[in-house]
Amino acid sequence: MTPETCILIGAPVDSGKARPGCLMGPDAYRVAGLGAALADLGHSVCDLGNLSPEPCDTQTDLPAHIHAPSQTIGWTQAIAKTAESAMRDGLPIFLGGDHSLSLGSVPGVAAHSAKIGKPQFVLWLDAHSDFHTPHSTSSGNLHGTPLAYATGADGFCGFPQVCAPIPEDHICILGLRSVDPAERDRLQNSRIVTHDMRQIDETGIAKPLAGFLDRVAKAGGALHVSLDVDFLDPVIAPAVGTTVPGGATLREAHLVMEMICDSGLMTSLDLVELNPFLDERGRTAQVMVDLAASALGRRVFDRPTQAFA
Ligand code: 4U7
Ligand code: MN
Ligand code: MN
Ligand code: MN
Repeated sequence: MTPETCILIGAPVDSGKARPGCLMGPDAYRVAGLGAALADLGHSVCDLGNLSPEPCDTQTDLPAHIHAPSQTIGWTQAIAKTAESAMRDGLPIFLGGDHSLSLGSVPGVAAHSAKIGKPQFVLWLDAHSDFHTPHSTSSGNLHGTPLAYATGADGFCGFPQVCAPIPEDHICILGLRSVDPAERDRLQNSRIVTHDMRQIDETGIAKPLAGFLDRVAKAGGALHVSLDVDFLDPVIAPAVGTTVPGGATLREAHLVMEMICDSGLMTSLDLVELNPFLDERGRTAQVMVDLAASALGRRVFDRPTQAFA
């Protein structure tokens, strides 16, 4: 693949849910060798370090059960600004942090794409659809809301205005297997394309993905990929707070990344929801780093053999 300037952006967001630990994610990816893996593939790598949230103490009219709204609004502002500027310089890779990170990354990259006249598409690799609004969520956890926000849904009082909302039919979710009833209604009334695990079992994962990538290519689109650790089966990726059995296998996930690479369409990437406190000897962090490497050109025969320590 053509060498990219990969811009690593640490976003240790931990306010999108109650259980702490995702703040250690960016450093876990660095320790697992993300930068060196991308450099070995011929890319130039620029690590911006870890962002901080912008100060935010605005009182909002969000429902009272929403967890840590001010912190998440502060993170959203900081991440969106950095996302838009990093898109001018290369391919941003957002190191999370929980999935509320994407409240900033998706609108930020989309703002850039709108300015250069490219339609923005989003591939959401996740067990969940993250399509709640602050009014439909019963958990109050904002990591379950970024897709709704990115499409310009109402109800995100106090959050920055989304200036380039993603059209629903520019979003494809792969890997679904846990959708709450309120969210299911919203999803079924939307034009988001979803492929749940049942469908993936029947057709294989390549077919639905190829269809989506084809649409992005025909539209001349920019593609943001958001990889939630819980897309993967918990047997291969235990370090996540919201495990759901029956997820993607290691080969299904690598095939997705290899096809994304071959398409040449990816313009930005989120690596989210890793909770290193729940990991086993760093193996989930390593799987995520290996998947990012596949998306950026590593081939099966290039993979290092891992010796047991
Ligand atoms: B993740 C949930 F209720 N839907 O809203 C919610 F099942 O970023 C889970 O995909 C959200 O991990 C999961 O709290 C958010 C729940
Ligand atoms: Mn998610
Ligand atoms: Mn999830
Ligand atoms: Mn479908």
